[in-house]
Amino acid sequence: MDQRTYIMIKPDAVARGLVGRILARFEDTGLTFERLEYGVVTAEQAAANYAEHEGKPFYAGLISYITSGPVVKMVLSGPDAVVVCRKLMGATNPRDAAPGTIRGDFGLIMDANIVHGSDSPESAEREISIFF
Ligand code: IDP
Ligand code: MG
Repeated sequence: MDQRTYIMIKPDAVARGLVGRILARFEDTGLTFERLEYGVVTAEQAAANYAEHEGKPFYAGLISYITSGPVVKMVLSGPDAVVVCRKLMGATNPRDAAPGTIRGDFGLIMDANIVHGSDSPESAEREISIFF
């Protein structure tokens, strides 16, 4: 089923110069780039995006990390876009992410996760409205 997903290359990955290689992996899926934008996440956007994690021990660090530097925001669309991108990204903890996935290949620590992707079509629409 055609759907949209919100993807964000996080500050650590931008700072490390990984944008081109990560974008190439999303391009390789064949999904359509509806939006692609470089920018800084505001505190308000960060809080809205991560509302589900408010109160958790890592919440403050997550907010300060995602607002710490420029990110690359995108909207991809196509068949099963959400699950296709989640599989490409790999498990949340890079230690558990399989080789060949973005997190498995480029990530080291969960606190500085290098990419965000919506976890459902409903989350995707909510997140897209926050960032675009
Ligand atoms: P996801 O990014 O795979 O959807 P979520 O559970 O939504 O994973 O968590 C959002 C982000 O919060 C993760 O990408 C990661 O950076 C961070 N995070 C999640 N759980 C932990 C944790 O237990 N310790 C530290 N950071 C965490
Ligand atoms: Mg999530």
